[in-house]
Amino acid sequence: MSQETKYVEFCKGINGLDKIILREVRGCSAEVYLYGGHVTSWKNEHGEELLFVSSKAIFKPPKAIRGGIPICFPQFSNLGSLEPHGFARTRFWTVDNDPPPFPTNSSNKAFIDLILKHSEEDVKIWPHRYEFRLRITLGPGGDLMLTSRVRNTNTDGKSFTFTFAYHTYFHVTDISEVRVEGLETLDYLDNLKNRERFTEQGDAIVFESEVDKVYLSTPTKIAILDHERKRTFELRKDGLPDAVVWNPWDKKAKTIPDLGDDDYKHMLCVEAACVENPITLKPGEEWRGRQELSAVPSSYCSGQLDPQTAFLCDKFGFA
Ligand code: TA6
Repeated sequence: MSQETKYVEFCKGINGLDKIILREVRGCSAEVYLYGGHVTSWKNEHGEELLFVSSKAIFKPPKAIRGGIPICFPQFSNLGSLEPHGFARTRFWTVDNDPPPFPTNSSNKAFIDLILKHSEEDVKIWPHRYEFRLRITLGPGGDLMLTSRVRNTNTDGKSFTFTFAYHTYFHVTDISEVRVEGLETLDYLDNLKNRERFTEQGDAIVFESEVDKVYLSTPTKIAILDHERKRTFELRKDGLPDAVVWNPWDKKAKTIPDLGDDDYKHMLCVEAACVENPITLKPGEEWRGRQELSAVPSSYCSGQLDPQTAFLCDKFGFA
């Protein structure tokens, strides 16, 4: 990399769609499309891709891009009358050149501010005026942060209510060798059983069939351990109480046209979300929802989300 790291680069991506590349001095990078305000790539300093994007993803409206980090707003899944997961992921966002002040960490240079506002078209299907500001930041250490700020700009005094998710597709080596920690013993709504409510068993979550669950009121930190890769993804979230875990497995994968039949083996969605208790904003009010992702070598020992084990790890330096 030349002396001068190009922290933010504007360019054209697939099908000539506008894309922004964020880079950091150590070589990590991220890519964002204005179409959907959609992160489609996050690479570590070795240039290894950390997000999954389907081999059959369609980069063309009105289809949402299959993979990366789709933004589900103002509706998660089919929890309402709008298209599944709302319309934000299939709209063209613009670059926000004049964002309101942001508690930025000064060392961050690789970031971009995007904005989505109501259109006359969308007001017909969701009769509200809003400003959705999205800051995407690549930290010096390679962490990827997404911060959403949704403001109600209705002039008719009306409140609005929405659900939300960062529908993150993590790239994993072999789904059957992956564990998710931090959701043990929590209640969840099972989308495969009419959203019936159950309680998760005590151990880390492993995968051997289709999973589509909304975990309720989760801890702010969740770990995804890719055993094969000796890599642990850490998801930290704020303002997003729930977490969705999804893998379509083999049969469902075959029914999804823009997903390769075997793609399910290399993807896992763990989504910071607000589903159970929708967010209501009065005019002038603003909501903020943030997720931070990091990928660390798995010296980060399993069970570290369990304070007792973390203590032992620290105390006895378990590798
Ligand atoms: O987040 C999980 C989920 O709601 C699943 O039910 C599944 O439908 C998945 O999202 C993908 O949804 P999409 O609309 O992108 O095909």
